[in-house]
Amino acid sequence: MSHSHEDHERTMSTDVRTTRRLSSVRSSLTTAGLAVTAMIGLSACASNAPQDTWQPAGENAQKIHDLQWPVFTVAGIVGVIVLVFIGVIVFRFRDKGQAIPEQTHGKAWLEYLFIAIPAVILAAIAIPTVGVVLALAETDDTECIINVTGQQWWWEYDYEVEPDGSICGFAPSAGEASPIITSGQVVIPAGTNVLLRGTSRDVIHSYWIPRLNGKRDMVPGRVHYLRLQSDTPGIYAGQCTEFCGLSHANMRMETVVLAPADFQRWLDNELEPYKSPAEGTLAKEGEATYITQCARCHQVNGLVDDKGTDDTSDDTVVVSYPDQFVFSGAAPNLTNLMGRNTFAGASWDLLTPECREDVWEASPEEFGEKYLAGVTEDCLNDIDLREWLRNAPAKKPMYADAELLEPTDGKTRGMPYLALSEDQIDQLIAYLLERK
Ligand code: HEC
Ligand SMILES: [Cu+2]
Repeated sequence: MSHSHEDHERTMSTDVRTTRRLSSVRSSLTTAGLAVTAMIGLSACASNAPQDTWQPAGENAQKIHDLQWPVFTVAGIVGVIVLVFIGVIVFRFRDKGQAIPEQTHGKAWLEYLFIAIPAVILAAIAIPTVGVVLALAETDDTECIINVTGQQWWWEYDYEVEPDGSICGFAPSAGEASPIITSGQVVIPAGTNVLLRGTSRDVIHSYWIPRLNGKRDMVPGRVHYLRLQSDTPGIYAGQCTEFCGLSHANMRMETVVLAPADFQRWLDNELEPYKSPAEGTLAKEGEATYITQCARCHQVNGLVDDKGTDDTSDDTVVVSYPDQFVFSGAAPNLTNLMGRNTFAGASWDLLTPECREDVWEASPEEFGEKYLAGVTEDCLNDIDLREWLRNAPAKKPMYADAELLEPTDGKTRGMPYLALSEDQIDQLIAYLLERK
């Protein structure tokens, strides 16, 4: 009696197991189906996704795009064949309580075939892939070099003056050129083969503007090159793609493409001599606050500190020395802060949402004019900028452990908390609004 009961139990449990196995196969097939549907759905909304490799906006990205279509097509077909094949086998040979089939020792011709097919496919994909990799490593056709340096958690750009006195192939309309240093957004002329020459001041970062090219790691102690080119004026967004610490997600970058005439205007504006705010204004008070609170880390080109003397011949140009206060040894140059429209690793906008949309959505013909207008008082997103000045580490996490927020060796990672009063912040914002 007990024996037959056990038997019954065993058959029951086999049934249960088979049903479970089948239902788990079914549910994983459903999951795969849902994932594919979701991916197709997501790529369908890509028309308003600013970081979309499927919408190349320059020659380099186009090369990658021309490669990824055939590769995805082949991989997709292979994927569908494999999935269907697995489905058929799982269904046809499911456990129906049948006897275990006779064991055989493989079929040599089938195995050779299964080696040959992938080998041919991979070879067919490798030939154009290597071609594109080599084309993207080309540096001979460079028309403009811009240095880029990554650090926790922002990118600095540095335009050198070429031996012929030009910058990026453009001569200043008046006077002599001097190096331009900026951050967050790199401005490049349309239709020009730009070469970014990049490195890092601390950990490995990776530069990626999906609509303009693939990724390039920026590594301390090494120099890596990345081509950028676009014929279409506009802003192209990207983000650091190598995990680089706590605020990795807040390390973004944008490439701004300007028509050549607009690039010339941008360049001339960057080279304008420093204009001190008018006497008696809030901005003038801001300049003094800036000198005491900010100038040790941040550079404003041409800023002069009269040190309170009435003899103007005593004027001294203020030079920052961030290497003494910041781990990476650098802080963004604020000379023309309001000429760019993002800040702190391009993570926050200097423009209000409406004004930002106006620039981002502008047609390529209108874009340059709107971008070059910079950040006006009406368009300033002072909510985020104030929060930043009030307490930068609270806005952009810099240490997992709050106790470490206190500087060690007198150095902080990123911008420290400066205990500014609201009055000082008012003054500083008035001062910064004139920096464009
Ligand atoms: C101890 C050095 C230090 C001091 C002092 C300092 N900053 Fe900063 N600041 C930084 C660093 C480093 C960054 C970059 C942080 C980041 O983006 O993650 C930064 C970023 C900024 C940015 C964003 C700039 C950009 O292009 O992204 C602004 C604006 C700014 N600081 C304003 C100020 C003002 C105004 C003061 C004076 C009240 C000040 N900072 C004082 C180190 C400093
Ligand atoms: Cu990074």
